[in-house]
Amino acid sequence: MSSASILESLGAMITTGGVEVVDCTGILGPDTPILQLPEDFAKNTPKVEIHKISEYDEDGPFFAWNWLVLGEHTGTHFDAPHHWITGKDYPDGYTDTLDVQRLVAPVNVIDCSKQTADDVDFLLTADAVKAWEAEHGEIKAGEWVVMRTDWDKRANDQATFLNADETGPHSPGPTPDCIEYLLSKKIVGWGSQCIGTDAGQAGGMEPPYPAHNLLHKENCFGLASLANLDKLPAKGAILIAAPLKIEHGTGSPIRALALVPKA
Ligand code: 23J
Ligand code: MN
Repeated sequence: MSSASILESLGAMITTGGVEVVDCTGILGPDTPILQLPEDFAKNTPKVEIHKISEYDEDGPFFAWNWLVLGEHTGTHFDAPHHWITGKDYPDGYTDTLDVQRLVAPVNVIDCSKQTADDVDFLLTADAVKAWEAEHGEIKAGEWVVMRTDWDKRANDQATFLNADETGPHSPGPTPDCIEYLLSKKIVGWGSQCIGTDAGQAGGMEPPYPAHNLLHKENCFGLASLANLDKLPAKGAILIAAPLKIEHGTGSPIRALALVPKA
């Protein structure tokens, strides 16, 4: 089949509901959880602010609009390669220079929700990914891989979402060997439902923050705070994860959308 006829069929499938568009995005607002870096780093992203310019009033009699205070790495968001020192030299490693062809791709959804319900520090390993592939099929070049933990159910409360105690944040994520294995499969990027792409305790891994360190070293992308992964099949959906074209941006909030076949 030609790509023109496939797209025509897809268009018809979308407009008639045979393909469902699932919103994998959390709410962006003053209550959106914000990453709190350890105290050795002084600065953090401010909370989201939504300031009204007008709403059909003396400042704008027939229009409503707002201006925002918004971090690049806030809410459901994209990590560009330049975000991490290991990816600093890629000319196409910024939000305004990356190749948009890479942003739309099949998504592999690895369901870890049972494990993470019992263990908030659960780590996904390369061996577990290989076992997932034996059951669901191989992860292929150019595809997204996302870790389902149902962590989005905590996103209405920053304390529960970050889940920190005196030993630091506790949330699931990948091991270094997991990310190395996925990179050997030439994935485009890795996504998490937690505050960042790495586990809460990833600062103590070797290398520290392996998802950030290793993905961006290979010019790959990260996705964080993804929502509604429980509504996606293990394979068969297409994920669209497009950052704003921020000038030399290191990341951006996204509206993450998945095209999902109706059962
Ligand atoms: C800055 C420093 C460390 C981390 C992060 C940001 C993120 O998780 C992020 O949002 O990319 S770990
Ligand atoms: Mn980020």
